[in-house]
Amino acid sequence: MNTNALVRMDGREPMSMLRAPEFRLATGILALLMLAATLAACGARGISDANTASGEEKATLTLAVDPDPPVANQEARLTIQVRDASGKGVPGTNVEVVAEHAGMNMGKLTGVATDVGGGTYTTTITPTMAGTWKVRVTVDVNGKTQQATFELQVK
Ligand SMILES: [Cu+2]
Repeated sequence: MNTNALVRMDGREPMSMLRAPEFRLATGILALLMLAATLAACGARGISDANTASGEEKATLTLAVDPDPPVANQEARLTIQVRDASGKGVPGTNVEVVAEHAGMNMGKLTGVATDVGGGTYTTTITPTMAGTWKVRVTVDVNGKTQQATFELQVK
């Protein structure tokens, strides 16, 4: 005799009520596992691009950090490349950078990156704590505001 089957067949607690929370729990665990896998993948590369723009006019934003990985309480240089849909660098745009420690309310570091020509922009960041930092870059290309969020794994 199967005890699990006996519990489920007990008329006082409908099967659907027993199963629904289990299903939600399993889905939550799956989501957490997928997030963990994504973060691990980012850690290997240091940076993950999540450009939110789409379509033919989409600009490509890339971010490089030096040193890689950045170190807590040490200045790191961020180099941002802005390229148009044809791959050409886009100079002369406003590049806003906002950085914050993921999952923590410890303030935001904000600034405007300096245009050094050819679609390259630089700024510096001094992350005050080790862990995952989210760096949101906002640019205006052809009158369209585009954003990309990168993750930095700070040591
Ligand atoms: Cu923090």
